[in-house]
Formats: sequence, C-alpha cells, structure tokens
Amino acid sequence: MSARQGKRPLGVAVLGTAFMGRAHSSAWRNVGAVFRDVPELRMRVLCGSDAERTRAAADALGWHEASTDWRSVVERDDIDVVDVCTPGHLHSEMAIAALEAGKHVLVEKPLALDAAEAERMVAAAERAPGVAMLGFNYRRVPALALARRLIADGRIGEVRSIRAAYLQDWLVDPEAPMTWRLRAETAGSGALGDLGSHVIDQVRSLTGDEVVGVRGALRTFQPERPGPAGPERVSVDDAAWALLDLARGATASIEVSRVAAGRKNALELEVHGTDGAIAFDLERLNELTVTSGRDGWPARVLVTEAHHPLLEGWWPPGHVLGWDSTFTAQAADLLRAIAAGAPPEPSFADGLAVQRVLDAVGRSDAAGGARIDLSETD
Ligand code: SOE
Repeated sequence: MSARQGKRPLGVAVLGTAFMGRAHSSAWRNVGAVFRDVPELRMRVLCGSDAERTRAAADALGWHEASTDWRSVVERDDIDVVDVCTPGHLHSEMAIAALEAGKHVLVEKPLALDAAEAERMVAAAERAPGVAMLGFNYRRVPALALARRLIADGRIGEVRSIRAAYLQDWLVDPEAPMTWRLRAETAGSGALGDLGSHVIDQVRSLTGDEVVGVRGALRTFQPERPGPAGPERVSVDDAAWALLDLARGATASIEVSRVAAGRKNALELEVHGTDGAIAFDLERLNELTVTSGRDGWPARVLVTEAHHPLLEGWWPPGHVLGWDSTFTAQAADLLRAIAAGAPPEPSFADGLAVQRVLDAVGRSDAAGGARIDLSETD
C-alpha cells in the first residue's frame, strides 16, 4: 500500500510567519507534488503573533487558517505535525508542548538557546511517541549528500582537515536595525548560532565524527543598533571563529560572519584527506569539486544525475536545484520518517551535539581562547 492510501491526511501547522515560516510553508505546499511516496497532508494552520499579519501570510502561503494561539493549535486533534519556525527563545517551549501533545515536530535550527535547554528537548523527544526532527536544511543539498557519501566510502582517504566559512553581509551597515537575532535572550548567540550551527552540523555530517575539543573567539563590532525608540544594545556576536578537534584526529577551522561585505549567503566547505579533497560553495550549490588522489586535478562534478543522492523526484540531469528545494526535501524526509515510524535525521540529539560545541565556543572566548574539552560529554 502506498503512503497515501487508507490513511487520513496529516494535518500540519507552522508556528512562525517570517523568513523561515515562509520557506517551510513553501516546502509543505510543494512536497506532495515533487515526491509521490510521501503521506498526504493538509496545510491546516499558520500561527503568528500578530492577527492581521498572520492572516495575510496564511492567505499568501496557502494555509487554511491563521491563528495567534499556538497553545491551542498544538493540542488540536486535526494537527499531526507541528513545525516550529519562531525565534530561538520559543523553540523549546513550543516543541516540548507539541511533543507532549503527541505531535510529530520539526524545529528550525539552532535547536535551542543553549545546551541545557537542548538537553530538555532531547529528553522530551525520547519520552514522546512522535517523530522529532531538526531543520538543518543543508543536509538536503544533493552535492553535500554526495560529499558525505564519497567521504564515507573512503574516496579522499582519512580526513585530516576541514576548512569552513559561512559569510553574510546583512549587518555590515551600522544602521541595520535591531532584531531578535541580535539579542542573546531571544537568539542565544549571533553569527555563531545562526550560521555556525549549520557549519558544525556539516562538519559532523560530512565526517561522521564528533567534536571533542574547542577553541573559539567571538567579536561584536557594532555594539548598538537602531531600535524603534532609539539605540539598543547588541548582546550577541557579529562574527565567530573556532578550531575544532575531532575524535579521529582531524581538525576543523571555522569562520562565520554576518558583517562580511559582499558575501550574501556564502557557505564554503573544504575537506582534505590523505587521498584527495572535496570542496563545496553554497553559491554554486549544484556543484562539487572533487580531487582524487594525492596529486590529482580538481574535477567539477555537476550533481544532478539520477544516481546522485537526493535527486529522485526532481528534474532530468542538468536541471539544477535551488536553496528552497532543500526545505522541500527536508519536509519529505520528515513525512517518510513519520510513515515508517523511524528516527529522523538530523535528530534533536544532533542538535544537542551542535549546541554543546556552540556553548563551548562561547566559553572558550570568555576564557581568552582556552581549549574546552568535550570528550566527556555523551
Ligand atoms: C540568516 O542569517 C539565515 O536566514 C539563517 O538563519 C539560515 O539558517 C540560513 O540558511 C540563511 O541565513
């Protein structure tokens, strides 16, 4: 029997109407059209804090209803999946309430404000009957999935070093206004959690290895930003750096910034092994550069072939994918995990592992760059 036969459609609610709420809404709208093997769904409710804005967003994005009362929505019998796309400080309360109400839950990254909160979310997910998945959408970039497969197959030998940067420039203007993303109490951290969480997740995903030691540095170049009633204090980093020791001996160097003039959404990853290397750049997300052998030439692979990962359901070879397709594939994987009753990837436990590294970067910075040992955390 196909996933669509004999079952009532899954009712979905998205909490959050801003950038990520829109990206996830578009994924829920498209997923059934792209992937024929996923359970049927209904886009039931979009939740936001402002009634008028939420109604307008719900109409534009294809939701049946708009609501400003997320607590009653996560309790509803016709809601099976709760997708949390709100500012970070609301993630844990919403996700835990939805899990306790027996729902399947997707949470946009980073999982939580800090590791203690992430631990509570992991515990709630372990107790709950539903599937709990974390939204690291870049795991659904086919080129990165291919990189992960090539590395796991030993195609570049033993991994020695990873060089990773995620650079954006939307805060380079000192007049860029204050937002929840610039307050520690609503975002946890700045570029570190927002962009560094993706990078650390990729380091773990590409290498299949764990971070056991962390040295880090944080910088806030613009200590105040214009708010509605005058200047407000920025309490998170604009940019962060880290050196990560991995359990099997590799080292990763990381740089993330939201004040990198001219870089819009540049996630660059390079993995060097004893027998080759792999390089990726999100601004050319359908391509992977693969160097085979110790003195091989770098070859550009266009990752759009049917035998490449994550391309089933999409277009014929050469018909490239975009940033939004990663969210559609992520929604499909959540639906498949629900249908199979299987643990999803990435899990809340992956989010906790990333969160521990993020926290350690902050602790290292506060200790003047001292190495923080994470080898004892399970
Ligand atoms: C903003 O910096 C942001 O939207 C991140 O929060 C996303 O995770 C990233 O994909 C794009 O940039």
